[in-house]
Amino acid sequence: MICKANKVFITGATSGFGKAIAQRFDAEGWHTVISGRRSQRLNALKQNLLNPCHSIVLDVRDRNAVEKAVRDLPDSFNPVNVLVNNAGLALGMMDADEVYIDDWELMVDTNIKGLLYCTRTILPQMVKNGTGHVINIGSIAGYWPYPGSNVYGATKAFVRQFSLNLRADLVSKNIHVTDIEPGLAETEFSEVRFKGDKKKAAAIYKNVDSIKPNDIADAVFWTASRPRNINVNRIEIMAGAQAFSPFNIVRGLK
Ligand code: NDP
Ligand code: 8X3
Repeated sequence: MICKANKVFITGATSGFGKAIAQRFDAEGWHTVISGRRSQRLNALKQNLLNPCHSIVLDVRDRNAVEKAVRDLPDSFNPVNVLVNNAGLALGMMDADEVYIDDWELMVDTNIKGLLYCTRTILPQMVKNGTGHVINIGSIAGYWPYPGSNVYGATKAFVRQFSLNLRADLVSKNIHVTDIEPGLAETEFSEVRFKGDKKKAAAIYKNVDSIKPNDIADAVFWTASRPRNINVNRIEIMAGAQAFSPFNIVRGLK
């Protein structure tokens, strides 16, 4: 039986933006598919949602698991109207010549390949349904360079360009695509980036009124709820206390 309610599929719903996005769509009466690797967190979130929710323990790096998760979606959560590709991470902030190459691989596998698996797997049901919207969570790091961003920023530059290219492919199939690009936001992001070093993570947010997960959930929901005569290509959101630096000129180099 086809369910008439709007349905959203969110990756990385166990924390930060993803959790806030799930709560926001639920509060607006949408049915949610929430996913992430931490099952306890998924269960806790599910218990607090008001509307039907399907939770999936899912590592987006596992292509077979992504395909199975989509194949096994209950009929009442099919077809998905909106896919929010949110799962992602930064690892480390060292210079490119010092960084752990395993960290680079993990970011590529998650932020790029995981996003590709979810997108490619869910798109056919959207196309079949004649409508749909893919909302990718990019980053200001996909456009603005900074020291230590190296591969993290490059994965988000991929997300930015992939979003535009997706839209070029899918406009005739009535699929909308948006890249939401947040700046400094207080979530578990920095704790993950600094591999559990809470002190280092806290220092990033010290005495700064950073973006909150609900700010991004607002932007995502606003984007998803626009009338179909417009497509929001991209939104860049920085913290009120964040802006650009001057060029770095190193004197005395030969
Ligand atoms: P959090 O660390 O709080 O949340 C990250 C989420 O991604 C978690 O739910 C985590 O779930 C999930 N995730 C990570 N790896 C995987 C994986 N392999 N498979 C499935 N899920 C995974 O950080 P944010 O909420 O800040 O990050 C969300 C997105 O926003 C990311 O793409 C990040 O790059 C982006 N972003 C963050 C900014 C910030 O400053 N916070 C700014 C700009 C963009 P679990 O561990 O349970 O699998
Ligand atoms: C996260 C924002 O500036 O820490 O994508 O890279 S930043």
